[in-house]
Amino acid sequence: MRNIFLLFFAYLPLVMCSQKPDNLKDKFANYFLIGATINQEDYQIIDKDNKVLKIVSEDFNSVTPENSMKWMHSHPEYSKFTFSNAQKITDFAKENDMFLLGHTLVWHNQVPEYVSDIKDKIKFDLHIKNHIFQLVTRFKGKVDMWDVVNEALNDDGTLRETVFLDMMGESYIEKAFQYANDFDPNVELAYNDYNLYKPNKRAGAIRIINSLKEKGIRIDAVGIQAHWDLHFPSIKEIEQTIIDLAETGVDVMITELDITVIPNPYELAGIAREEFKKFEGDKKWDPYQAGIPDNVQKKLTKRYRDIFELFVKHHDKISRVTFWGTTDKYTWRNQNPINNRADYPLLFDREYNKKPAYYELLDIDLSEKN
Ligand code: 9MR
Repeated sequence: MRNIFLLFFAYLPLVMCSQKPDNLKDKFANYFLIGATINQEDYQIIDKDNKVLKIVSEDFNSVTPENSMKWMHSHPEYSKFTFSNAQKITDFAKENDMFLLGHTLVWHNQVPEYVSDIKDKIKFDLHIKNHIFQLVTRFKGKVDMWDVVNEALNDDGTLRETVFLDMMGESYIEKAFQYANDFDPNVELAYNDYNLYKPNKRAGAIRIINSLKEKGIRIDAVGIQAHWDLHFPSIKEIEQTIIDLAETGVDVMITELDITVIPNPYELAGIAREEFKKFEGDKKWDPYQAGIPDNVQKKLTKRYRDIFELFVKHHDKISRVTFWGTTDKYTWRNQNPINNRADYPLLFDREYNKKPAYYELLDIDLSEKN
């Protein structure tokens, strides 16, 4: 009897090793970090929605505050900083031993009005420096990587007209990276953008990375946002994007992955964003209020498999894959660009259940890819 007992324990590690991982972070542990966001706008912070936090801690080993560290939330007035929500997410990340991404230091969106009212160029530069100083030092040793500059490019690869470009010229990008490095030489520094599958925009990102490197300014990683749909970009385009960006020598990350399944009103060329409001409640633009049809669910599941098979193929270049959310209940897609739609871009449904796409990812065969 005793021998049987001993045998059982001797083989236990083997039995355990051959068990299939039942969560995303273990599944891809040898490949890349797997991340999700926590979104203060939907109150998914500590003590507000524990179901989301449970998902994040069970399945993910990296977390991004979806809004809490952005300028309007962290620095709402000229001399006022508010860090309580960002701090809660930081504590949660540390308690769960997760990689924490600071999102984001310099972005034209979600910047309070007062920033555009600073008309003196020297004062403006000092204000940006102080903003970066406050955030970077406040979260020193806790944030593992900062998205230093977010979405600086137009789709044609030129620099986007922003208050930062206007007041500081093109060097605002270098300055932001330099300030972040000066205030925390140990935190990783990233540039993050969307539509990098478009060759001109990608060339713009590569230009930014190379120019920082040539000037001796540290940049460690580039983020491909990945707000994609069921068909675009193609796997080939995504692959080329990963390969081209990796050639610069920095880590490539997939930072904001979600796959929309509902029609995209941008197809209505020439119609201004503000006018999308008139499409609210229009079934043409919001076809799945009653639920996602089976055939669409199948397409989403396959799309996620195809994308992850590609990520696994290029895992030597990819350090992290982060989903922009956890459950379909809270995705920004439901409100953007038309309010109150029902989209299904993530791996957990509105009742917090794992979707077929989730199980499909667990099912990917990694045996030959190790
Ligand atoms: O998901 C975020 C949403 O809750 C905010 O209302 C929105 C404000 O612009 O920002 C969303 O996150 C964006 C991210 O910070 C940068 N890339 C695009 C994301 C989706 O818009």
